[in-house]
Amino acid sequence: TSRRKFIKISALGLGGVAATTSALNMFGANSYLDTLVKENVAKTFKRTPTYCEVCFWKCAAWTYTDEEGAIKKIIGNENDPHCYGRLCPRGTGGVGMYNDDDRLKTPLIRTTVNGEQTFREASWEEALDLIALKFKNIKETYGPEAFALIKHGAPGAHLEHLFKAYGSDTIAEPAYAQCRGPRETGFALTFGSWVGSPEPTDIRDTKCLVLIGSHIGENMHNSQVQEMSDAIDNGATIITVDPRFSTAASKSKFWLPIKPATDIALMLAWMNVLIEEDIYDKEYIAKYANGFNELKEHVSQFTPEWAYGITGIKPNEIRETARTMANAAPSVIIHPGRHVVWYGDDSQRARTMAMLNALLGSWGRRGGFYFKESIKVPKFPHPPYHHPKWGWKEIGEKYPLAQMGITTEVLKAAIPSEDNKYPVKAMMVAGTNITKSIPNKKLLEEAIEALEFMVVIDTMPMDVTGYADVVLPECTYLERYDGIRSATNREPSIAVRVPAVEPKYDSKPVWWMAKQIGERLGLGEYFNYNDFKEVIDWQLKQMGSSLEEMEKIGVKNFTRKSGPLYINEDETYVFPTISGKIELYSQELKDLGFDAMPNYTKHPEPPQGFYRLNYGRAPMHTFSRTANNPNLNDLKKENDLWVNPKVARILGIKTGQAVWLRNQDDVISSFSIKVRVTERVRWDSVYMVHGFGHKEKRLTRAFGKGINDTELISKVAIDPIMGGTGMRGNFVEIITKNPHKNIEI
Ligand code: MGD
Ligand code: SF4
Repeated sequence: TSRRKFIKISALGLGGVAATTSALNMFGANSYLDTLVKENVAKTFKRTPTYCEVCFWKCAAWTYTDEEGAIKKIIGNENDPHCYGRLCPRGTGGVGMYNDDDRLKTPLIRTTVNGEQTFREASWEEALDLIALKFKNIKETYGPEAFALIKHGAPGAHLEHLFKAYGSDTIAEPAYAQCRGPRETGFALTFGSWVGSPEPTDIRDTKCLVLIGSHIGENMHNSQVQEMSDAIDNGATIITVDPRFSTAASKSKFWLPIKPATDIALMLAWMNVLIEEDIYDKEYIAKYANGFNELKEHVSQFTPEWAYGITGIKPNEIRETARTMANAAPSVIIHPGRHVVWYGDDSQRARTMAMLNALLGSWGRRGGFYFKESIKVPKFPHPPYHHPKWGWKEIGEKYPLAQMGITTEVLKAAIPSEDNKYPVKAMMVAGTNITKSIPNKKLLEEAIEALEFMVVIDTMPMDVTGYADVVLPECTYLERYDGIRSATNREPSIAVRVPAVEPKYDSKPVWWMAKQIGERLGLGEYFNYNDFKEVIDWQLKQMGSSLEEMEKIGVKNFTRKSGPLYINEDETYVFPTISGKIELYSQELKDLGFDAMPNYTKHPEPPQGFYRLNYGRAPMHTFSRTANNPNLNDLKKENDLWVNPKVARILGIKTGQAVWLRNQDDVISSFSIKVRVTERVRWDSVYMVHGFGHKEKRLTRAFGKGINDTELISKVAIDPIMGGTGMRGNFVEIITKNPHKNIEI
């Protein structure tokens, strides 16, 4: 058998006791427990500040513990602009991460017993010594660059520090090439600035919010959802472009059920209408934009009639929605979206969105996009990093505008071949379940197989841990200090994470692991502290606060220093682009051999008997990390397959029936999924929530529940500009008989 065969370990523990969560509101602030806590806070509860790690909005919160030290409740911090004092259901359920009995409990080392591979429990000493030895061997044999880090979330920063001290910059995360990367490229090319997170969308003051495949509401980002609901109450018009009738579509004045993969055509036609009807922001464009004449000429051919044949959206609807936007301008937002890796022309689609915003004059305008600001957290002193000979940039050099490591390229670099100039030999994976976050399982398994060594750091025995040589158990965010949260927003703010309880089992924080490995490698000077709280306290003192103060307030807001929130109409704003203006025509793209202005290209359509695999989010889950969380699993245990009634009739399938899926490359889903027959999905697509179908038996609640969409994404359309992996071009057929009968999966 393969050395790196995925280890399936039989379920060890009993399932955790599910907390009562069914009474949770969408936002937890009004629940019974809240009231209980608020009434008793002074007497019995201790509160500790944290910021949430259940998704990456990083809402600041208070963790309440009782006299016995048990966590009772997590509540949003009232002074935090990410949450306005209210957590989303996942944040409230975050305590389930701590309470989950299936958690990783000790370090594990891969071993072979009677010819079978398994894990054995190990002490921290033994596991860390082994890891440090491998770090040394890799450095001596291949150079430090050959040790790659794939990371996501808070643990990433501590490990990035370790890797850079060691001499490797071979670092990537799925939040770039599998998520937001293309939109940052598209907006940076146009306005000179990344969108970033939280998005600087002025939703609370907007008059018109245009969502193009962005399903806010199901995609739960706290303050964004709260602002959208306020905007709706204030009479804002919502325009939703989605082949599926999403929750946002149900709140919209206009729902445009677009044919999948044709959004660029619709947006080109919108630009055509804005310019032909002379309803774009003329003053703003004259003052701030370059290349308007080229754009006018370019879009003159893209009439609503032309777009109708491609998108299925009627010309009068295209005109009416364009006029609605123009009426609301500049208080209008063409939302940049978040998970935007769809069809491989994603940077260009993001650019089309940016250009529409430009024509409407919404960038830097109230109710459009505000100028975000954050505060810089001073770096704790350490010696300079070593300069690696190569790293993520060289690995991704084929993609000229890549701004971060491309996970799939790092994986390719692990597969030996003659023309592989940058061979990756070992990998550390932390805070990301790459079996679900990175498509193309064949590539993933081939890469992992070729590695000499692999470490996984996680809180849970997720699927990815089954591929590791060493698994290290991190304690959850409620049990540790982490870096200071400083995010961009209307006003800068910082938040701290302080442990509310001691780490359970034999788990440890990543900052501690990084320091332990660093010291074993002779890099002690980079970790010149005993406890990470010393680093935080030092940084806070430089910023005029202290850990003592932050323990009392949790969040500190600062006044803006960079200037006004919106463009000052009496002055001429200089955009941070090469020309200082908005680039409607991109010379940079042209020089690189790409289209200077976006064009619509046709993408493959499902063959007979196949349906496009579409996927998205549910408000009570984040990616794959929450499927086993006792509280959140209680709210939604598995995903279901949305099927149009017409398709259900043809195939003779009913709601609740279990089916399997097979994709265009003959990949069959490991598990079955229950059908949900609904008019809300088009006849040419099926839809499911991402993050289910776990194959690891140690996840007692999530194992075998639903389908993992990622395993059916065997084909990706790579964005030639920045390397993002477009994942929406996979097609599946629906199978009603168990294809795995008598086959071990
Ligand atoms: P999760 O699936 O939530 O996110 O993908 P991932 O980064 O893999 O997995 C996070 C992992 O971190 C889990 O194993 C969890 O147990 C672990 N974890 C949680 N908290 C901690 C902690 O405190 N410390 C440590 N060490 N580990 C922790 C997200 C990525 O996936 C993104 S950002 C997007 S937008 C893409 N979405 C997406 C999709 O929608 N569909 C498909 N098919 N693929 C996708 N890939 C991308
Ligand atoms: Fe946590 Fe929800 Fe905020 Fe995300 S949006 S950080 S899950 S409370």
